[in-house]
Amino acid sequence: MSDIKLTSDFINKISESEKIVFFTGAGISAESGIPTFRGKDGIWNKLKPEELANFNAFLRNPKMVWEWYNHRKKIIHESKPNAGHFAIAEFEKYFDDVVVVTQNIDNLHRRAGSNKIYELHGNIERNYCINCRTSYNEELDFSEGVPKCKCGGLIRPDVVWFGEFLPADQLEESEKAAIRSDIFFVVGTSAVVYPAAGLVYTAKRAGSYIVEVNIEETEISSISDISFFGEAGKVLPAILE
Ligand code: BJW
Ligand code: ZN
Repeated sequence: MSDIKLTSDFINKISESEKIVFFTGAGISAESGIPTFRGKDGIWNKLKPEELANFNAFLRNPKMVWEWYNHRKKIIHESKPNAGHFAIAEFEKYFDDVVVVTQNIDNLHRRAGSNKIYELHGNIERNYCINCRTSYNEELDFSEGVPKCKCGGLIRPDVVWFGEFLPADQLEESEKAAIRSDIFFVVGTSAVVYPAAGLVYTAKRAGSYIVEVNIEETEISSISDISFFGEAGKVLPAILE
């Protein structure tokens, strides 16, 4: 059930806006069947993030970490973008400057047709050698255990784990987009992981209008100009109408 009362304030704001940012998290892909990390039904209610999403865990047990990523890759490959991803892509028909800043690694915004996407936490389709950083973007061969580079180094997924820096170019462009935005949508993220979550405050300080879309209250509800509590796949298409 989504409670979407479009206030006149919001309608005025959206009709006079040109630059829109969608900052998205795992919740936007939940309706595509991809589990979220935290919150209701989050996978980290059962698994400890620090045991999987960090580099030391990978060095200690690369096989276990790879099993987790291969499991998720399979779910992602079997999934499709949902009405929320498609609605975001459709905003490009009505606004000239639409930027998607995503924490997700699942490619669903691209598959839905969004054109300008910054990926803050990497992409599950890419891999690289921990030793020489050579990229391996083709299907990896696990028949002889964890795949290794020509140089002998372990190959890892090209995603950002705890304690690692975000890709500097993606973060910088995202910050610029946040600052110039008229409206900054925060969709399906618990907004607890930094520096990504800091973008919401950056946008707010720069005078952007913060619109939250989530099934429950989050860290940033209190600084949002308006919150729509409902599933992204219902709320976002309703806004477009
Ligand atoms: C729906 C819905 C529906 C459900 N419709 N909504 C203070 C300042 C700066 C940094 C730190 C700090 N304190 C600690 C740190 C370090 C750390 C951090 O932020 N920790 C916090 C948890 C406290 N940050 C880092 O380590 C980052 N790097 C860094 O800081 O570098 C500098 C540095 C370098 C060296 C030493 C020290 C510092 C890196 C963070 C990397 C995060 N990586 C992960 C894994 C990526 C790969 C993978 O996917 O496997 O990224 S963790 C995980 O969390 C993943 C996500 O992108 C990220 C955010 O989660 P997200 O997307 O918000 O999902 P959920 O599950 O949390 O929320 C889902 C939401 O959807 C919920 O609200 C639901 O209600 C909602 N929902 N269904 C709408 N249908
Ligand atoms: Zn190598």
